[in-house]
Amino acid sequence: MTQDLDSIVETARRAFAQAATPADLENAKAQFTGKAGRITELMKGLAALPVEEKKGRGAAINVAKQAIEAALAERRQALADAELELQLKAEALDVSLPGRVREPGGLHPVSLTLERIELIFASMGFDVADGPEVESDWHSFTSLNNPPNHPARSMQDTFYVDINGEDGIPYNLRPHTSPMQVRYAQQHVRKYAGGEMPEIRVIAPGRTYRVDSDATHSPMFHQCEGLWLGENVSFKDLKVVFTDFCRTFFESDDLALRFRPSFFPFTEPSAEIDIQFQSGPLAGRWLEVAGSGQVHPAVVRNMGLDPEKYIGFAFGMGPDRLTMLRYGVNDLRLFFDGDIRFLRQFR
Ligand code: 2U9
Repeated sequence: MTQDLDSIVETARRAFAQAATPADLENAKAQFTGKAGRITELMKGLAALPVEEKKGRGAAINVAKQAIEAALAERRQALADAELELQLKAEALDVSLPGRVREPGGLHPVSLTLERIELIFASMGFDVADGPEVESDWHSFTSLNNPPNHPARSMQDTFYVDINGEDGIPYNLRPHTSPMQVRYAQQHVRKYAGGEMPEIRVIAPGRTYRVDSDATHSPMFHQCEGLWLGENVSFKDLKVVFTDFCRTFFESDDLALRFRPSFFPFTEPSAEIDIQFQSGPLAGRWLEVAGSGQVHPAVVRNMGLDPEKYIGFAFGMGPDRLTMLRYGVNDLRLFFDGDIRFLRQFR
């Protein structure tokens, strides 16, 4: 190519290299191969040349045109690649992220306590009873020696359910798990009627309901009651069994217990049970953990047994409270918030 054509091709290459967008590139292209472009002008100029120069000049202009078009195509590709690169970066999905690990699950702390209580009493030969949470007034109160107008029945004590049974007795959410023990005992008596009845040795864990709500009371909470009835089950047996249970549950052989005289309509004599740790943050303090006593004769009779023949003890404790003591939790409501940050500590 001649000097002028080389310079045009070089100018075109620089102009294309400076074009930052496809539109700029098209404008630059127009200056060379467009209708009014430099190359187009030269082509038009061919007509004025003498015949013997036309061929050579035309071929040289064509070479220059092809070089410009090659440079144009290269720059178009470069801009397209750059555009694709930008798009790929913007839409990049980092599939190399680690997968979302499903955290291992675990039991609720109160469930752990209920399981522990059941295991310990099962090791002492106690059966585990279950029963309805919506209970008749008879099972919740009357059978347990609560006189008809006893304050324990008052509305603020539990929730009442508007399904008056066919017997016209009101129903409620059980305020304690005693009804399960009454049902268990009635079934046991029926099962062995006329024959030699084995002792009744049962615990009744489960949900109970009270109209209370603060840092140590929740409308739904847990209780576990126990009952050992036979022909000669004494208060001594209660002390041995409950002491053994507490020392095993809290894994402390020197845990002290004391039985403080009290009153419940369904037991006589009755006693509150306190425990005392000899070491740790609660050392030296007496902590109430349960109520207990010898089952009242009227209740023995309501279960279908002769109180002259059958005697034994009963107790009632709060698994929520035992859980708070065992794990150092100071607000009962934490058990019912469902906050995984709290619950995952017990996995
Ligand atoms: C039958 C006969 C007697 C169960 C008992 C208690 C004492 C008691 C509560 C204290 C607060 C449980 O921890 S708590 O929520 N219970 O004090 N309960 S004797 O007596 C019965 C139960 C069933 C047939």
